[in-house]
Amino acid sequence: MRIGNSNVFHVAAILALLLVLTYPAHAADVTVSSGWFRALPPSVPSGGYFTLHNGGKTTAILTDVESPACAAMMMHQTTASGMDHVMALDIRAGADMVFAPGGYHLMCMASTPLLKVGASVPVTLFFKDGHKITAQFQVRSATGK
Ligand SMILES: [Cu+2]
Repeated sequence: MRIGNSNVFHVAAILALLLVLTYPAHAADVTVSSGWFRALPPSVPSGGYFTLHNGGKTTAILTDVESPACAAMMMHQTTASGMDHVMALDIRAGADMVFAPGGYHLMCMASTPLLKVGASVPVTLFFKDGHKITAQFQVRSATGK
């Protein structure tokens, strides 16, 4: 059988497609643990805390967060002068990123009735590469219990 030029190009195109399809997806290697909210009255923003681990080989970029327990949710960083709105957050390959009181946190604006002490609520994290992760967060009282 004779292999013509067009066949060679065909094979090359298929190989290129396979490379694209099997390329490791960044955010697929990111895991969420220890998620919880400090539930406060709906008139006050409630903080959300968790740990992210990037088990992948490339930086994952967290760009958005949402939950049915919050009418609106943002990423914040507590600073000496107050709180900054965080638009995107890099999690380096192999690194942990801890969201904790006094540092990075989720700010749940206008909580819904789902944010009830003792409940567990889903939070979805969106990454720049199009991946998203949904994790369950425990809802604790104002004292963190
Ligand atoms: Cu905040």
